[in-house]
Amino acid sequence: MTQVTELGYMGISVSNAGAWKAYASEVVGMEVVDEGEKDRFYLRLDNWHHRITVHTQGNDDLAYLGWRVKGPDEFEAMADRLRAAKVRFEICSAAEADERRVVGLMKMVDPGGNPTEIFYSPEVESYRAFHPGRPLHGKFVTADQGLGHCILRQEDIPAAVAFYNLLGLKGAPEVKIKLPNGAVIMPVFMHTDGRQHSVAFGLGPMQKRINHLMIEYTNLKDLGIAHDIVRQRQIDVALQLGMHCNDEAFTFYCANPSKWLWELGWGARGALNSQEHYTRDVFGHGMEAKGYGLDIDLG
Ligand code: MBD
Ligand code: FE
Repeated sequence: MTQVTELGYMGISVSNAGAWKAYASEVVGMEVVDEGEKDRFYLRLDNWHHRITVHTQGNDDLAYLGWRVKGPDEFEAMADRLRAAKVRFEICSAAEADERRVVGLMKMVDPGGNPTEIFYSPEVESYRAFHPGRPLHGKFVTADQGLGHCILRQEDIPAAVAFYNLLGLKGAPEVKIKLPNGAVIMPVFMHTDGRQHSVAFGLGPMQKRINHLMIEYTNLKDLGIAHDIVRQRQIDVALQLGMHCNDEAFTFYCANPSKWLWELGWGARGALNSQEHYTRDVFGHGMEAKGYGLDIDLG
């Protein structure tokens, strides 16, 4: 069956380009690539041309997500599947594909209104080593795991599950969370064959399209150093260091300059063969800074 293989890239819109360059490179360790374009710069995490395009239009939110398929046959099969399911989408021109540094591109909107793209053949700069913005002991976990995972805004959860099922992701309500008001929510986590989850939703109402992007280091030292720098710079931490129940990643959540969260992590396990569910995290993840849409007790 045709399916997307991974979350390949992301576009974000920001108001403070300078703060974003400093945060991405000096705090997180990504490579900032500025090609002199007036309205954007890029963040590199590996030898792809980029994984994140930072558009300086000022929305301080997610601009779009890019999901990868293997190649042109899978791209055609995906278009057929979307057509049969009566999902509206647009096959993009060569110029639009060029803009994303891919060969094949289609664009649509997911049920939550999040701009969603499917592509094949990213530009990979195999000649140019990844050069982190600060020294890293290891690198970022990418390849078949993709860029990372994110939590998106969705109003109609069954519609969102059906849409991502169509793209080939699998998942179900996975974590039972008791809210301070006593209500129990069970967010849905969805995965490809790689990362334990690539997209999740169902945390309740959200002000932005995205709650957080999770990215992962291969070496625990780099996560610890990121945490030191976040503390030195007094950047808001929404959830403290802890280990999740589902992907068993050791992570913490810090505010980015657009006031949504980046979850920095290490040590996640991959997707399981069969669905499981959980009622609490392994340890940690204590609540700290409020107002980032994660005022929830995972312990
Ligand atoms: C996650 O990555 C996450 O962000 C939450 C809220 C719960 C489990 C795993
Ligand atoms: Fe997460």
